[in-house]
Amino acid sequence: MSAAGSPFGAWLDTDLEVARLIVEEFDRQTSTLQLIASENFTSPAVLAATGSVLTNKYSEGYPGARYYGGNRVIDEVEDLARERAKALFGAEHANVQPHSGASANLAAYQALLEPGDTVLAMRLDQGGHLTHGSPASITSKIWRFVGYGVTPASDDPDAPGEVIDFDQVRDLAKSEQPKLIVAGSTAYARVIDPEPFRQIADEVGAWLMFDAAHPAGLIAGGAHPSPVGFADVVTFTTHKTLRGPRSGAILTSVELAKKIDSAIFPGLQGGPLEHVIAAKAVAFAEAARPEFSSYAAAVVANAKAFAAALGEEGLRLVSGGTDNHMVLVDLRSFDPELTGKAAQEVLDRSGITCNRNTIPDDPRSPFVTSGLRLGTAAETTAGMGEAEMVRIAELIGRTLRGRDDPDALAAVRAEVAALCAAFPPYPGLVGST
Ligand code: DSN
Repeated sequence: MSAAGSPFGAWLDTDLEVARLIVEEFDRQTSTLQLIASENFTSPAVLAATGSVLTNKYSEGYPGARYYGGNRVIDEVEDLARERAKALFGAEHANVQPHSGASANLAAYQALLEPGDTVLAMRLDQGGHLTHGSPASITSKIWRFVGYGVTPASDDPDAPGEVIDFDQVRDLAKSEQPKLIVAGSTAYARVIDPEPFRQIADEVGAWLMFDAAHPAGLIAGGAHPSPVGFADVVTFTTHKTLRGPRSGAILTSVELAKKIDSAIFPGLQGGPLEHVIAAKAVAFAEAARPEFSSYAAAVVANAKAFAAALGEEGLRLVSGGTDNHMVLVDLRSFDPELTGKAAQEVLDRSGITCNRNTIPDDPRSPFVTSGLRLGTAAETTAGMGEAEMVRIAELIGRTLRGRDDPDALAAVRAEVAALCAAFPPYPGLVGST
């Protein structure tokens, strides 16, 4: 193995153990299909900023008000990231310090609520996120969460159901009088319209938070409606459809800016990760370019083609299809005995990386599940289009049907490798080969 031509620079020869693992992971990411809906391939510029000397600097506080000296340059970096985030989403205020989506959500709760206050959010088993009040999350220990879900599935192809049940949201809002309503999800394949959430929040005098972790890039690219202007606080991660570094951010009004900022620092975090903030600035600028709108549209078109082709393979999709970058597959339609865990593991053997996921009213545990979640954001970045999505659906069907046949799996694995080789996410960068 050599540092020459590697994406990681000359240091590779100084720590062969770590270098070997990074190159191995580069090989894995580029020779297998990345279909985890919350992942993407960042640009080389984002990688470079993340690996920069900015990681050396302590900068607790905010631009112009730091607790350490030597922050002249860092202040410019963070200001640039904040201004770019505001411009990209049309927001009055941006906080770019959250280390993750979970930190961003916790900060929003801390800014808007007192311990014990009631929050109305999507249940984890219906598509919500852990930080939307799952019993396993600290959020449910500090605040009182009430969960809404999706409408029942239906056999009517024109109205397949499993979409957010706004009647339930309104009824629960009226009966429970939450101080905050949370819109947003982690496993939901449809557009989340912020407007009805705003109306319901206004009817009961609640704050509205929109967790845009998954659709942030689709919103930035104009493929999905923006919650800015509807929600009091918008939280998001920067590494999913937005294609930035692994991190989080918050958008809000000038009125709530101080509360949100104080909730992040000193409320929840210490020193910000300014190398990641620089990488976020890079990603915000990339997402403001016209080609990013084309990318967002392609992600959705690819997901729709993928959904239709998975249907042809005999796989039922939760809600009957998709409007965004992901599909949720109900494996019970294919084989009642096939669990999400078993399907994920056999797809891994074929080089198809995805994650098992609960589906609405799943009879199995979150560790086993009856569903799979698959996303198109990463392979669209690599340049794949609708024809490749149809091909991948066919490879998934072959894998699931041939799950007990090592030869069938080996054949799919070879085809996956050839497909990945034709769509390198980092052209010009080589791993171990
Ligand atoms: N774990 C993320 C996802 O996969 O959607 C959410 O935090």
